[in-house]
Amino acid sequence: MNTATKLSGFALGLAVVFGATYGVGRVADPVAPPAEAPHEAGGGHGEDGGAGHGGDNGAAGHLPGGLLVSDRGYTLRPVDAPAGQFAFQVTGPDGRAVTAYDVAHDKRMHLIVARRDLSGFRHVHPEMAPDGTWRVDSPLAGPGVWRAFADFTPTGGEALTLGVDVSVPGALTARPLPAPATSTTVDGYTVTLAGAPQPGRTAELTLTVSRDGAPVTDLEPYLGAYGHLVALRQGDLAYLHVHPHGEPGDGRTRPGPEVSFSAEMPSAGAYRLYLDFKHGGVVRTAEFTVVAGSPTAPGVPATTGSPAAGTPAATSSPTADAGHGVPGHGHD
Ligand SMILES: [Cu+2]
Repeated sequence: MNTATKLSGFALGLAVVFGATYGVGRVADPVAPPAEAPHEAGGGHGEDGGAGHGGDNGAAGHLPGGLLVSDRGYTLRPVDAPAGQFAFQVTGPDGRAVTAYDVAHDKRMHLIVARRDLSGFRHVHPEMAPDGTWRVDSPLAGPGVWRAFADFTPTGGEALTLGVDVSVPGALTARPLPAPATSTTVDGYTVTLAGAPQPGRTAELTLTVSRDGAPVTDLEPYLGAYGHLVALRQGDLAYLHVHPHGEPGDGRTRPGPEVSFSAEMPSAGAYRLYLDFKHGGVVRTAEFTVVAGSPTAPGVPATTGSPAAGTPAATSSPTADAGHGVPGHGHD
């Protein structure tokens, strides 16, 4: 299945296919049982990144992960919560809140949020009450329309990523997507990106972490890996979460400075990449804008079709290249 699972050198071999297996028709009938043979859940926390479906991205009837609020009978439902908290349930095919989840990458529930303008990325891990309500200190850092992704595997089911919009009232100044760049900094760490993501086929992305000019060779495991990569597509926030095949302690996977991913984007266009890595006991997120399908991406804007792919001059913020995430923003 994966053409990208081969490990080489000290790179982590990561493979992912961006969704690809959601039945479009099911969204109209969210509580109906699957009418087709089960598919692997794209974009979810499936083992080995949920990869394994090469070639059917973009085919009619298939969607990347995170676009549906309800899929295969499971529905993501935010519920009332006190100020400062975010709470939700996932209801199952029987209409009741799901309470049995499999652990995937150390957690039963991964909650990822980002504003619709792709700023404010957070990846947190809520706690579940016995009634199936998940609660967490709100990761929604300020006004705007947020997309919340619940990435989970119901026991007995398949890995799923459901997404829902959540509005936080208040004045919002939407931020332009930072221009494509091959290097970014976070909390004194420099992360560089090599490789050009491609629509419809696998491409290798290698992220290299350094600090004060020195390669970081002692990355720490975070959720069972030396790096986690989330990609969100500009325009609809289609969701991709990449996980490693190699694991810390497997005798072949080195703790940096390079972490390599194999990713296949579902379409041409702009994406925001978020690399979570842990060092010195702190999880940090390095963010990049990339343009899939750009002739010389990354670093050169696409010529058509993507407002995000504007030239640096078109993105008015002088600080845009630094990313608009909060440095050192938290992870649980
Ligand atoms: Cu997580």
